[in-house]
Amino acid sequence: MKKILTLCIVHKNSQILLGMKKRGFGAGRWNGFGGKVFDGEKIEDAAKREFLEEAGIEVQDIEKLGIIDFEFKGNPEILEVHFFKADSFLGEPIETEEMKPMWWHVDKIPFNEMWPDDIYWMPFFLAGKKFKGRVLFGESDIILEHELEEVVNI
Ligand code: 6U4
Repeated sequence: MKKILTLCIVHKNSQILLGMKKRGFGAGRWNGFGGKVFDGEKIEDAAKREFLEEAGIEVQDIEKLGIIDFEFKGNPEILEVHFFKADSFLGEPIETEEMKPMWWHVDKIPFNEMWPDDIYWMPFFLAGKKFKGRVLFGESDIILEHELEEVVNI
């Protein structure tokens, strides 16, 4: 069983916009913005909608850079997360019920307060390289297995 999720990060002037997730899945971690794709909704449209809902900004041209399947040991559900990059947006990021947005310099990304896989795919993301991968988590979100590769098309 697969569930499709989006994750979008603005990358602008050596900074990225992350949000401290205040509730739900991944709460307490700095994260990109995103969430579930509705039935019949285009994945890209879901990525834009979630950004507006969670940070109050409209991202325009977004580029899909990656897909990673996340699995949790003992759980048949696979989270297929589609990663997007935005380099411009309309409006000003605002804190919402779900996220507290903050800019981070690319040399000071708070990896120890993020999902533990982020340190693996972030270099691809920042370099604008396309990637595909799979991560298997064990208890306490420890990474048991991970594969990540650069791809030509995504
Ligand atoms: P709602 O219904 O909105 O409260 P919630 O449980 O908060 O749902 P949701 O929909 O916001 O979850 O989606 C989770 C977000 O976390 C998506 O943007 C994808 C992202 N995500 C999931 N696993 C991740 C991981 N291992 N590393 C990462 N982001 C991940 O960087």
